[in-house]
Amino acid sequence: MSRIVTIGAAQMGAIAPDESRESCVARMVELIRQAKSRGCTFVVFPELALTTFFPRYFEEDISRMDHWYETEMPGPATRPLFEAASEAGIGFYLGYAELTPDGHRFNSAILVDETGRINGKYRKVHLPGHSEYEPHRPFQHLEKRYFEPGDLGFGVWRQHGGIIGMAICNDRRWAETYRVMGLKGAEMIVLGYNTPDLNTSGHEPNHLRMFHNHLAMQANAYMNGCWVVGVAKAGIEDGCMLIGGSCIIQPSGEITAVATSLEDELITTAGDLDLCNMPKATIFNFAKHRRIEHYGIIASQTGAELPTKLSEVAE
Ligand code: ING
Repeated sequence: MSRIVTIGAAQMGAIAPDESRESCVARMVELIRQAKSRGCTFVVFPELALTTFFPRYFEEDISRMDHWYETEMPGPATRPLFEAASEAGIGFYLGYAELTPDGHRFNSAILVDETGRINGKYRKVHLPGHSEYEPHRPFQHLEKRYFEPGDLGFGVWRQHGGIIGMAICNDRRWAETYRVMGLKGAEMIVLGYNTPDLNTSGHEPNHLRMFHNHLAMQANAYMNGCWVVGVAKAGIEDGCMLIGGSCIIQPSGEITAVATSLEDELITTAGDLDLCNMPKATIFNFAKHRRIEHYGIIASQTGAELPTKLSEVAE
């Protein structure tokens, strides 16, 4: 018995600040065409796949950033992507900046099925970076300025014969992201990312960017017995290098396909969702092995609280 989903991770190269949505959509339609020719049934695009990574720019008046957001999905510029994908019988994940009718701003993603219907929506929960201009940084990372934390939680949806969950970029560094969806039966967690190769928050050797990128996704794929697909927007955008390394990871934690360029690049794996069954039934059988009576502070305490006595024992 196997439930094969032929997965396409559609990495995109840089999107210039003056590149149109139509141009981005044309690039994604080409990736859909390649995915069709390679038998894919599901394609994952990056975070903020319709524009350059605009949180690198500071603007005092946030309303002057409105043009970076989508107010309808699909809209005139994105409808050709929905049409190309549904004609190809391909479902997809798309990351974009969302401006709601009542003025809320989110770093969002949608799950679209093979008929072009929007099946699910996610809004990025873990926003990295900062909200005010910080002159010491060579470039800004103002996600906390331009987005609100997601208000939809971590959902999962039935699609392609399995249970699929979504995340976005920094979410992939937090174990809670995967475990919440794992507790909802996620068999595949898909996410896009825009990750500068320079950490402007503190010095770290450059090779650690890619190491941490893969480590976080591989470890959590393993610990939750699920597939994880991480898709980069890569390359030099307005002088800022974004890492590539898009990858498809099986429930063992092993990478089955990895991108080797910093351009538009499709990588694929014929993924068997039934590979989730053994880990979920044995080593990571949550119902059988977890001890939630000891986990309470994970959800009730935000930051670390250091021991006051010489040693801290269980209460
Ligand atoms: N980008 C980066 C990411 O989490 C970052 C921000 C990089 C935070 C490295 C911490 C360390 O991959 C986004 N868009 O979240």
